[in-house]
Formats: sequence, C-alpha cells, structure tokens
Amino acid sequence: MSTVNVLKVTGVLFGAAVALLLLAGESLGQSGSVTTHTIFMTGMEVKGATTADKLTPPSVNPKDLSKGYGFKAPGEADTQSPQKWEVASYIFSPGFVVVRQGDTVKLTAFLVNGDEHEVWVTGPDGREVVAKRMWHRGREYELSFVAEKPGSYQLTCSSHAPSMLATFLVLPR
Ligand SMILES: [Cu+2]
Repeated sequence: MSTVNVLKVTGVLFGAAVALLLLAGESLGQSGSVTTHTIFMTGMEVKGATTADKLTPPSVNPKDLSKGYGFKAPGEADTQSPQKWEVASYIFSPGFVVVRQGDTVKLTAFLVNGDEHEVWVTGPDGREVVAKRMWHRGREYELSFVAEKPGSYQLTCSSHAPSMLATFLVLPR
C-alpha cells in the first residue's frame, strides 16, 4: 500500500472513530435528563481448585490479603484428595457501574453465597449515603441513593472487605 493510500485509510479510520465518539457523546447527551437506573446485582463466591502436584499452594495465605478471599490447604479442601487445594473470592456482579450526576441508583441485590454480609454505601467524600445493614444469603434486598456528586460511590461489604465491593462511577453532568 502506498503512503498516500495508508494516509487515506488512516484518515477514514480516524473519521469513523470521531463519528463513533460523536455518536457516543450524542447518546450520553440524550441522557441529559436525570434518570433512575435499576440495577440487579448478585453477591456470590467464585472458586478455583487444583492439586499440589500441579501447582504449589501460594506462600501467602489469601485469607491474609482480604476477608473476601478463602483458602483451603491440601488435606483441608478434600480429605479424599489430599493434594487438592482451593481458593475462593466473594464478589458483587456487576462490580462496576457508570451513571450520571443527579441520577438515582436503584439497586436490587440477591445474595447467593455467604450467610452474612454487612454492607453500606459511601460517597466520593467517604461520607455514608446508605447506612450499614445486614444482607443474608437467599434474600433479595433493595437500596437506592441519588448520585449527587461526581466521583466514586462504593457499596462495601465489611464482612468480606476490602475485595467485596461495587463501584458506581458518577460522571459530571
Ligand atoms: Cu460479603
């Protein structure tokens, strides 16, 4: 391909990228009116396992890194399979949500794993916007807040901190 053609193709691609950005901006602009986002979230535990003959267990116990991590050493994970070791992590899914300043977040959460989760929501300044409450496995809960300030609002589970959290990124309007 000649230099001119490369430039042409690059120009077309750049134009397409700008058009996409404009479209994205337009669709964001159309959400200029304040809205309510209804978000369904699941609290769950993801697990992984292997055997010590395939991979040596971690030298740092994951439980020392976060209350949200689990670890069962060889012999502990499965008595029938003494080599087997297991790791786990509590998460909220989705764990990252983007909204616009002034929008209302209406969250419906369902807890699949873990009997108890002490949760609350803080604003960008660290101030509590939803008071602490206990969530239990197998129940569905609702909470809502207005994303008044741009920045990150966080749903935190203190039972499994610091890794079990969800971030609501609030873009300025
Ligand atoms: Cu939790």
